Amino acid sequence: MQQLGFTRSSVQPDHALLTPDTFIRAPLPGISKATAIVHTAPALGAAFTEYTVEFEAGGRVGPAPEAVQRFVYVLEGEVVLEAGRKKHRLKPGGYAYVPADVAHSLASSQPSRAVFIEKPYQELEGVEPPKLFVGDEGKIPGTPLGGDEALQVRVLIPDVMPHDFQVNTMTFAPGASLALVEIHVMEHGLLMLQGGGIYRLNEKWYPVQAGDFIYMAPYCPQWFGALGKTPAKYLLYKDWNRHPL
Ligand code: UGY
Ligand code: MN
Repeated sequence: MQQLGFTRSSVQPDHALLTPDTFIRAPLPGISKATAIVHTAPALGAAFTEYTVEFEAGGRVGPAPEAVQRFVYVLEGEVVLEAGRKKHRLKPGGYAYVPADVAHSLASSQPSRAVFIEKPYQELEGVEPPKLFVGDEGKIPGTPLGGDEALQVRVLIPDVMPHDFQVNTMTFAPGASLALVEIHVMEHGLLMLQGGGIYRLNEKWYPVQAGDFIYMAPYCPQWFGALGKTPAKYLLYKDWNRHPL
């Protein structure tokens, strides 16, 4: 049992670890029979939002705010994306990218959970904005990071200039770790999907496990090592492909 008044959650100037025991559920405009846990938002210093939606049977989420693109990754159950006359069924590991200002809805006929990532789209002169697409993480081949077979990256958003953010999954075999303490201008939203390990964030080391969320501000020193007998896997957002000014 959790000790009263204690939590692993920690909110620091350049990072936050948010564990499920501290999650607060709240309604959002355009959401019915569903509730949101907002993991990060501009209120925490992020230039994007990331939240988990918990759908009841018959739950529905309307479009993103104006000029805001959306990425959805299904964790549990089944979510149907409807855009134009097309319907896309997304099961766990299924995901969708919806460009800014595209009319759509996401609905579930059974209890389901999905992560939403939203960011105002940053246009590039002479570059056509991306189109809507769906995918299945289970069908994406892994690429070893820096040649390390024990650390597989799956790229869920094509790495092309029209996209101004990336979402990847990173899967660490037990005992695998990042090869260096990374320090970079990009910020991260990270949801632990499986397993666990130790996350170094700036000068602190945190035990983390599936269900935890981490926000890393630009230049937050970061390193992860997987512990336990099963692989550790996380879903990772980062801003990408745009000039830092
Ligand atoms: O791509 C990344 O920046 C990634 N390697 N960072 C991380 O896992 N914290
Ligand atoms: Mn990083």
